[in-house]
Amino acid sequence: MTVLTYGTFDHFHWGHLNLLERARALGNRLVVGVVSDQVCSEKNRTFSTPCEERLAVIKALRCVDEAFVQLELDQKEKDIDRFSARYLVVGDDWKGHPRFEQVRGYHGVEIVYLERTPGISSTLIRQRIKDQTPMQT
Ligand code: C2G
Repeated sequence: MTVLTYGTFDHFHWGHLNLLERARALGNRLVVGVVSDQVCSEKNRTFSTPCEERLAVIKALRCVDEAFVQLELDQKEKDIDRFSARYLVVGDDWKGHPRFEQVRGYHGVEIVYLERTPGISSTLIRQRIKDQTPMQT
């Protein structure tokens, strides 16, 4: 059974890994859409590392079977069909979000919100780097 998930995965961290490993455990194949730089900008999502680097990290993970670049703002139905996904997984910070609820039951897909790992985020990491980096004089 194929599990599909998406993410920006900027400054990859163990909260991301936690999510991906639990997602993988729901089935026997995990496919991950990595959000393109263009789509990040369209969604006003801050990111520091370019998509090709973020994609390379995801592809290298033992728990990931396949990864691709999410080129459109929203392509969930197309991807569910493309990969015959049984589960669409995302952290529960997205719980109830229309972009997920709208595909509930689409071609039999089950939406699974997994508990977000507390205390870590790409934003926090960016802030830590900023705080530790002396201002350029
Ligand atoms: N995540 C988590 N725990 C954290 C941080 C992130 O479980 N401490 C999860 C998020 O809920 C998401 C995944 O890890 O499911 C990737 O996180 P982000 O890269 O921040 O994903 P985001 O930019 O929210 O993109 O359409 C869905 C979006 O594309 C997800």
